This record gives sequence, structure tokens and C-alpha cells, in this order.
Amino acid sequence: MSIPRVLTIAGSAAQGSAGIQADLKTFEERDVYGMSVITAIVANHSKTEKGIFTNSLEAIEAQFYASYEHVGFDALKTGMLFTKDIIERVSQLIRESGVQHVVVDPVMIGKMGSQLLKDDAIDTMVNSLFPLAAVITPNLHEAIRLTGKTNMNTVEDMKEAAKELYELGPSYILVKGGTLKEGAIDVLYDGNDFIEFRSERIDTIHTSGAGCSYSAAIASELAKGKNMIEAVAEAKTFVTYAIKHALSFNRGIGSTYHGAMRKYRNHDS
Ligand code: PXL
Repeated sequence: MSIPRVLTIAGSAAQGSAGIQADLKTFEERDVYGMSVITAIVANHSKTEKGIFTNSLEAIEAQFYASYEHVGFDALKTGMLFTKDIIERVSQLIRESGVQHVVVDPVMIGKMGSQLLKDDAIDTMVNSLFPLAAVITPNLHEAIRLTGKTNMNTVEDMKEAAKELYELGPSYILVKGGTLKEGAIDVLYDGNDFIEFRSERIDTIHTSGAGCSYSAAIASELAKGKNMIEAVAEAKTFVTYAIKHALSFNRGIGSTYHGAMRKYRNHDS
């Protein structure tokens, strides 16, 4: 039996809602074969100050080759890359592999406030990684950081940002307006046209892992051979279910629920 294969290169989120854990859960739900390269371990709790533990470049490279040589992949996504050196090495590995379906989620700050990308790594992400991307998926905060714009409150602002980001080399830009006042509207730009993906605004604070799962779902659909518009549409539906049926646990911001679309698609109106 053959199955589309997808690799995530991202951080481990111990609490299970975001990062590698969200990606692998998403891959399973989207019925693709998931693999991982762990760049760093994020484990924040009240007893630690330093909740981020970085992997060596050697460990990152070894994981990449294990996935690439033993299995191979049809698509990959990147999430938390943390440092300049990791981004440079990961970009080099992606180039070497020749994989076309590269989804770059420019993760910067976690829902709990952890800094997941160092300030001095942004330029490297833009210069080394963005040109390799089929799509980048910034949220409003990330779009502001990447463009230097001060306003990102409307769909028009998002379209302006998408035009600017397109010049950095990705084939598509997806600006995610999940926190937009008008509703959860995302804008996809291919250098010519804009497509808006709209969904209802869901009133919950339990959205940890939403961005990770969205980009993992896009990579999964691209691996199946869908085009970018179809892939984003399907992934948006998937993540909207996951937010609508979010899980709240002991404390803090809870998790998007990856099994929600499978479980509820025939029940929700
Ligand atoms: O949701 C962003 C994110 C990405 N990657 C890792 C994280 C988080 C948020 O906590 O921990 C590893």
C-alpha cells in the first residue's frame, strides 16, 4: 500500500497541543504518513525558567536524513526553528532534497508567550527559507513583524502585507486573520489574485496548536496532489473543526482538537 508521506521540522511541545505533537496528530487525521525532525523541546511550567532546550545541528541533520533516506517525503512543513544556525542548516537540507511542497509556518511566539524564534533569526528565515517555500502562513502578528507594517486590522491590510511578502520568494502567501474583528478570514495570494477563506469566529481561548495544525494539514493535502487552493480550503475546514471542539484541561490555554472533523463532520450543522 502506498500513502503520501509528510515530514515536519519543528519544535516539540510537551503539553501536546502544538508543534511536532500537533503536526503528527494532524498527519494521522489527514491520512498521510507523518515523520518528524525535532529542532527544540519546549516545556514550560511553573517550576522552570528556561523552558526551551535546543537540539544540535548534528541531531537535526541526522533526523532529516533518517526520514529522507529511509522513507522519503512528498511534502514537508517547518514550524519552530528557533535559531539562525538551525534555519540555515534546514534550508540547506531542504534544497538538497529537492522537495517542492514546502509549507513554511513562520512561528515566532507561542500562545503561552514563549519566544520560539530569536530576533536575529528573522532575516535568515526571510532570506534562506522563504525562497524555498510553496507557501508561507503568517498570522497577523507575524505579518506585522515581517513587513514592518503597524496596522493589520482589515482584509485590505492583509492583502497589502501579502503583496509585500510575495516579493520575498514564496509561490503563495497565506495571511491568517484568525483574530481579525470581521471574522476568521484568511487571504491567499499567488502574485496575481487574492482568494479569501472565511469561517465563523469561534469564541474560545483554547486555540493552542491552531497554526501548527493548519500548516500541517496544508502540507498533507499538497502531498496528496491537491493544488494550493484546494489544500488551503480543506485545511481551513479541518482547523475550524479543531478550534470549534477545542479541549480545555487543567490550566492555561487548551488545545485544538485534531479529531474533531472526523468525529463531528456528520453532526455539525
Ligand atoms: O503554536 C506555536 C508553537 C509552535 N511550536 C512549538 C510550540 C508552540 C506553542 O507553544 O510550543 C514547539
